[in-house]
Amino acid sequence: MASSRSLLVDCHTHIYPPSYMDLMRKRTEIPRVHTAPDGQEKVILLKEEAHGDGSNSQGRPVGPQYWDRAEKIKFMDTHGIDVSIVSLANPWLDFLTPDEAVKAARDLNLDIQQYCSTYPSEASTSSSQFSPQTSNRLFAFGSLPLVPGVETSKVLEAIEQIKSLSHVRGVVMGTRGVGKGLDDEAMEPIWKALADSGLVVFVHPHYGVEGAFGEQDNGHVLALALGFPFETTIAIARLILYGVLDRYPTLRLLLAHSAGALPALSSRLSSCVVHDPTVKDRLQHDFRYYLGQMWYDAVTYGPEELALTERVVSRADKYEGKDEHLAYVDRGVFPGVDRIMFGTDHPFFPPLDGEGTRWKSVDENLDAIAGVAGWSGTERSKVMGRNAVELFGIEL
Ligand code: 5CU
Repeated sequence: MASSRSLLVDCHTHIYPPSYMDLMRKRTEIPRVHTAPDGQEKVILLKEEAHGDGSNSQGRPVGPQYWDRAEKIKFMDTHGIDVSIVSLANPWLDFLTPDEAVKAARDLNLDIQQYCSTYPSEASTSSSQFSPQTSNRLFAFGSLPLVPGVETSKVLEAIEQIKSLSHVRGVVMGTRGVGKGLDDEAMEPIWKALADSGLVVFVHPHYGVEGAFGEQDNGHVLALALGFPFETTIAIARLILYGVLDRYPTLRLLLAHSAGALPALSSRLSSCVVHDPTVKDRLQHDFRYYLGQMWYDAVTYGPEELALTERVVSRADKYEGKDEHLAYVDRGVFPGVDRIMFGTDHPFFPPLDGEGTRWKSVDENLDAIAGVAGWSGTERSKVMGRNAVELFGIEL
């Protein structure tokens, strides 16, 4: 169906399927879901959410927006989102034993395939005014049993399962790999299988970074705004420094929150690499080259921050030996734009006052795309949806 409106694809949107909620409800330690005295179910994911008065009213409200497909579609319709690529939210399967994680991944992958492939059904009526540009509105990232002690063969089996599921186009993973990070030798066969599979690997934080200091209670602002993106920054810097992208150049990594501070620090990283005897001869390219080999969500909440990601990724061409790179901005060409994709982070960051139907967190990310200096309508429509259609092979 032709439309003058840009197609909008959300590549960063989460769910907790009912079977995952049951796993979390059984737990007494963080991460867990509990019922507060007022009857509201709450999820506690981070230790920062559990301090304070020590009462059992702590945590964030968790409700059908986390598992009910009708709620996801309602949110999509409200914000004009044509397609969502849903992923299990943190902390994935990290708290399970290897056997539990293998079973949970298998079941969750079937659940998420069903969630996507059976929409729209005859029962899915909507009173929405929104006319999506496609009826194929839901795709997914699958889950892998990435926990310490898991047999590699079980992870490879999960990758094979995911490849067989029509609506699952990638995998979501945290930054710990099978326990020791993304620069762990034990991850090598997994990176190889993922690179060979063509699946998109969505790398997302959960743990933050050690060494926080200071006295004041800031809710979980610092954990989410700084800890999360720095965790991604460090994990991906380590992955690059370990040569993963040299060995597996076809690996398709999509980085949450526009890779955190990695774009802003990539030249400093490059300089530190060439001045360090341990690392200076390790990589095949300048550190900055690798930023042009990955993909980024556009969850930055500001046009200047989004422009920074784009300019740094555009510049990566320079390290592929393309001398004309400096002329890009003058010529109004932004090659980095092809690697950036809209995301919402739903159902996280709902409006606190519950008022209004549109979410500020979503509108800020849409405004950021609309506000990047120099981008034409073509660039904006790539970031809003066209890049995702291409990367995930979405059939419209
Ligand atoms: O910012 C985010 O992506 C998130 C997320 O995914 N999970 C969470 O607990 N808070 C924020």
